[in-house]
Amino acid sequence: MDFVSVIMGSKSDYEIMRHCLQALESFSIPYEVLISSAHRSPDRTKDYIKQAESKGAKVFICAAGMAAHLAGAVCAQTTKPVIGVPLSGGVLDGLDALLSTVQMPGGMPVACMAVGKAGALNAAYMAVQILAIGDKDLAEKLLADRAAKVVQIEQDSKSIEVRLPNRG
Ligand code: RP5
Repeated sequence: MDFVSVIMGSKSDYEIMRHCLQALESFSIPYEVLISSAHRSPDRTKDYIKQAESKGAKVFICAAGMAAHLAGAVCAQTTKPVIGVPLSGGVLDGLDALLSTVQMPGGMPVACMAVGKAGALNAAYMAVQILAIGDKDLAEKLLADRAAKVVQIEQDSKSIEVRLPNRG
């Protein structure tokens, strides 16, 4: 079965990454989620990638903070798309994780999202968009989601909107 694999470097990352999992659930995307660290459990991380690929993982989402090498370490083990979510937490407030995740050497791509909650959410959306390339129903769900956002913006605006009359 095709699924998305979500890996985070520490239990402390879960509070943010649950937003990613909720978004995957909203699109009915099967996922695996686990904690494995590039630094603290490198062998577990490497072994898991091979297992996940053989079970049908199509996209990897990797979230980590501080010297965030998880996405890069996973990229080293697979040619499936790897989406990185840099997280804040250290004294550099996520800038450390952002640079560690985004600055991959040529030929070894990690699709780096924003730091924190928006990045966690966008990682799920990016994974869905990748899977939707070959899945018409999923592509329709994405379009419906965009349409719902337009309606939401209009509703939010109405509650505070002030507009002056048109001239003439
Ligand atoms: C990273 O270090 C983890 O992804 C986490 O964001 C950060 C801090 O980890 P803990 O010390 O909270 O376990 O590897």
